[in-house]
Amino acid sequence: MSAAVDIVPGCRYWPGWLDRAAQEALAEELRQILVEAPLFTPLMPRTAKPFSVRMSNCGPLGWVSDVTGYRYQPTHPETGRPWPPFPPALTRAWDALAGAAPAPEACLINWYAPTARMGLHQDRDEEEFSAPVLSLSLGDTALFRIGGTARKDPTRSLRLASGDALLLAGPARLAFHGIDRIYPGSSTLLKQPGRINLTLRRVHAAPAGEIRP
Ligand code: MD3
Ligand code: FE
Repeated sequence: MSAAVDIVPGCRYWPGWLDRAAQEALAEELRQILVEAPLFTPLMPRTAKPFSVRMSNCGPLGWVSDVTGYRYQPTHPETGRPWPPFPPALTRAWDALAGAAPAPEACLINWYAPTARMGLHQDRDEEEFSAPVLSLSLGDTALFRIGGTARKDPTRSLRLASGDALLLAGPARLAFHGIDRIYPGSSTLLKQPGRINLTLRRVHAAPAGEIRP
């Protein structure tokens, strides 16, 4: 484990949190998860414009987006099957980095082909904003941007490389953020150019008694 760096208040960064062997093991588990729960192309609500990022999920709940809106649901939008369980490495990362937060309920898997982007947005589809979001990156490096809670607030950019962990808590939990570009060929981890980002999330408020010491 590497030392943490504070990027903006509530945004904590651990470069190289997963070593190469841990990255390879997690990438292999994700290949199996994506056989069970194939990547789908989310659509923007109302306009039906496709996202350039493709997605899947693991854990009890998954984030989906279609013409009717954004939501969390327990099943894959195309297969109708439950999402595969969290691989233990993700639960361990949450336990190590997310402090006393209650157990995660969803892990969104984002797949970035070399030209994929994610525009500045807030993550507001959860009912619980007091829990942090934990991000793990695998594969090619991405240029990540984070600002404040207003879209017009100034932003900072950070390169997220394979194995890096980022925790968004407190004031950073509702910060605007996005991915401006991928640097294809910057990592040899995956079998093709591109990037995987995993975000572990709490969706619902924890029932009384579930908040851990
Ligand atoms: C800041 N993902 O899935 S990870 C997303 O790299 C998302 O795929 C990006 O934005 C990616 O919603 C960025 C870092 C991240 C994740 C969640 C956040 C930053 C965040 C939630 C709130 C504030
Ligand atoms: Fe986000």
